[in-house]
Amino acid sequence: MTDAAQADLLKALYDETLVGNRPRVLELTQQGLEIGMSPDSLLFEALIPSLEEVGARFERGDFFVPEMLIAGKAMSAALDLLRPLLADTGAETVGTFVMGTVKGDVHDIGKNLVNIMLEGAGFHVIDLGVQVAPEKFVAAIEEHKPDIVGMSAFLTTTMPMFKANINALEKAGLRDSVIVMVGGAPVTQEYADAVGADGYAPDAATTVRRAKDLIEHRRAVAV
Ligand code: B1M
Repeated sequence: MTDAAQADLLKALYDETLVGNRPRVLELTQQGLEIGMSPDSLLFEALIPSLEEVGARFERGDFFVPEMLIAGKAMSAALDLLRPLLADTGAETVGTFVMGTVKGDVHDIGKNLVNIMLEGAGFHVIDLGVQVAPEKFVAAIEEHKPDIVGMSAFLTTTMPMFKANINALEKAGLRDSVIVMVGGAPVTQEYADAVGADGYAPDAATTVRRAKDLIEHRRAVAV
């Protein structure tokens, strides 16, 4: 297939995600894969930029929650299709990662993408879902004894839950036994430092690199 035809497909995928046309988004994603386009290009050159535009339109008041919701559902469906291709590397387990979106926050697309990339890099990921309360993080850490607990927040109003979760870990005597990583659209390195997290990453690929470095560092210190 020509470059022009691939560009047309990416443009169509971007446009159909923007209007939340789930069946068409699935069809185009499938079509892209069938003609040999990489999952990365479908993700980073169409699906993610389209959701960014959805957010920009929401901010301007051109889109409302329902539009955001259907675009999110279309993107999630495409992500389900891409998941096995992004995750299936056959890599050895490099560590265990408990992951959740904080209490009060229902956004999960970014978290799910991080999970897919972590699984692809060989992490065993335990996904606690969305709206995860501090007690649930504590219980999951007690049960699974992960190397890392990851917390996502996508709203400025839910970011303070990082601190609440870290306080709960301290209270349960678990803070020193687990690496805490935080992330999500409004989160910054400064904010992560301020709440006392061990690591922050702006996107899924960086999360994988950062997670591996943090585990390596902790294991080296423990020896
Ligand atoms: Co909402 N929403 N939303 N939303 N939504 C945002 C986040 C917003 C930025 C839109 C905007 O105004 N531009 C805005 C937040 C503003 C703010 O707080 N600063 C917003 C708002 C205001 C809201 C509501 C309050 C709207 C309302 O009801 N009035 C409401 C809140 C509901 C709640 O949670 N209590 C709401 C609801 C929703 C929907 C349910 C409709 C839907 C969510 C669907 C879903 O997730 N299943 C939705 C959507 C789709 C969006 C936007 C358009 C897209 C989010 C997304 O999936 N992006 C979003 C606008 C935007 O982000 N530009 C928006 C794609 C995703 C791949 O990127 O999420 O950045 P991202 O994930 C990245 C990184 O953050 C990072 O890696 C990911 C992959 O590369 N990362 C980590 C994530 N977790 C990490 C963890 C790590 C490390 C990195 O370590 C552990």
